[in-house]
Amino acid sequence: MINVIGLGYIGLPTALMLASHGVEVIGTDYNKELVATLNSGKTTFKEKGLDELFHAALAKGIKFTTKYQQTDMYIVSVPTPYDKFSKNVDASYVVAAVKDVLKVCPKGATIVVESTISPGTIDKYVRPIIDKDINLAHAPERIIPGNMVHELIHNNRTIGADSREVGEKVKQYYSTFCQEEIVVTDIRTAEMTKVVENTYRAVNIAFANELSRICRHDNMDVYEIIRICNMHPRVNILQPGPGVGGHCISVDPWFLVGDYPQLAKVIDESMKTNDSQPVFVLERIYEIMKENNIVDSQRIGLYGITYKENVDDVRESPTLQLLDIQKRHLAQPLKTFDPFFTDKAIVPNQVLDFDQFLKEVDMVVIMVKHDHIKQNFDKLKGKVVLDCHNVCKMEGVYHI
Ligand code: SAJ
Repeated sequence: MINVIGLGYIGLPTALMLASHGVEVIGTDYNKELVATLNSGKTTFKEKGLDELFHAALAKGIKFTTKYQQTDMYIVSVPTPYDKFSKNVDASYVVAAVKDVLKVCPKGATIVVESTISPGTIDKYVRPIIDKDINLAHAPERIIPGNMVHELIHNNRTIGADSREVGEKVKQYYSTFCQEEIVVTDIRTAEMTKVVENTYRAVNIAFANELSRICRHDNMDVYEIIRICNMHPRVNILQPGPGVGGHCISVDPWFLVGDYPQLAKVIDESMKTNDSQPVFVLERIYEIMKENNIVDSQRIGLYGITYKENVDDVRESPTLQLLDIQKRHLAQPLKTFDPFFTDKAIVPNQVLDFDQFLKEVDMVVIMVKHDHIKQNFDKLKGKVVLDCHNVCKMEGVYHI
């Protein structure tokens, strides 16, 4: 039996995947409400294919509880926030979860940490609290929100362990559902690979964002330039956008900057570039307002609040970053609309109905390329449009 600790964005799909492939699974989370929701037969967030997977796992007998179980295999997938000031990883949730597991687990049990951690976290924070003979492993998750269920099955993965034997044992569990290659390595390497993968993407996006600024400065078409460059067999530049959000690419690379401030220079600059992209968007909005004689900022609407398309996750979202910058200048927040996110407690100035939103604004800034907006481009006719993702092919659309 596996006890999965932490039933969030990663823990829940992982637990469901194991259960639906015949492993006996009990999911534990200290959030009583979350456990009650799952026990009432509902999932806790929207994700393609998650509800079907949930029902398949329920049929195989998965259970959810707030209690830690006595078993020989644990997967810990709790959050690892980072300290915004020091940029260091905050491993306190991982440490607390492992401590709770140690209270109940038998000798010889294996604790697999899935949470993203900076290289050295297990040695620095987890090993020192181990007070009995157990095995540690690290199996960093790699799935992309929006395509999690598919990627759980079809992504290669990495397992770090102290010995081949433990690594192979953990691998057996993951092999029940993962159809691709599972590499077994040591813990430190596994920790580093995860952070490096996200850093690679962050640096590449920063490069694209920097190109967008260079091209804007001299009125060149960044999208056409990237498209042509990417036809070179060894060039693969990502796309510029209004900023980088999510709990991974906008966070993990900071771990390296925090741990190696004198060495991680390219990474540091890249992260700063991505983090300042919402300011660049604000400047573009201001320029376009002037060009179109729009004086009332309340006639500007941001389309999209989530950190990327077709998900309901708003963690570190560029739209929230932009609204936060406005707030710091005591400016009235721009109007917003998002078909996936309607929590007025977090974003007060949002309009919940799309047609109403369009009535209230003269200019629409496409911050997120949800399928919903792609299906509604015709409704943008007559509006000034700033498209931060180059998805709207209408005449006269502005770009970043
Ligand atoms: N973005 C751009 N330009 C692009 C691609 C993305 O500006 O060309 C922006 C997105 O709009 C978004 C942010 O970057 O705001 C991040 O989105 P994403 O789709 O690139 O990645 P995440 O954060 O949803 O998921 C990433 C994935 N990592 C990699 O692709 C290396 C995923 O596989 C990881 O599991 C996940 O981080 C994680 O949990 O670490």
